Amino acid sequence: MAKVGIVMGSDSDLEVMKPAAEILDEFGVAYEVTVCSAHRLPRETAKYAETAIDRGLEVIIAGAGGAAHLPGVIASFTTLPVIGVPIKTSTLSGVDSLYSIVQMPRGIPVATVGINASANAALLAVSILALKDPGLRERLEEFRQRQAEEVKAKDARLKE
Ligand code: RP5
Repeated sequence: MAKVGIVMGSDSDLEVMKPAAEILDEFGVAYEVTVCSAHRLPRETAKYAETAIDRGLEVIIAGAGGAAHLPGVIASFTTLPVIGVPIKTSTLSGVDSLYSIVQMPRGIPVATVGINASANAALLAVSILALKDPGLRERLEEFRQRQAEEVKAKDARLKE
């Protein structure tokens, strides 16, 4: 059963959201992928969020671009943690998306990552799930360790 819902406003967001799926694959976390626009499919978006807990989801990663209200709307219909991914736009470089997602008014938070940073959204989702999954926590610690070793190896090569 999927634990993470990856949702995006358009199939044009798919390329940017793919790294989130890859990270979850790497950690062996089951996920579902959905395209659901807050303005083009408002009722379906509400249903997606309202039924998320019953479907077994524990975290939602929502990516959108422009006037990116999808993560906020989803957060308003569920108490699950929602991680927002601002998608880079051609007109305002994604600053529009970032501001739209990060500046949620008090009461309905969205945990916002950087522009196009869907991999970080997935890592944050893994951290949340690891709170009650020791095996996942161990894999996350190993991931961090490998990352640290890669940086050290690069530093060592520079000094050769
Ligand atoms: C947003 O509008 C989507 O999240 C996407 O980033 C942007 C453009 O969507 P399309 O016009 O490519 O469908 O809703």
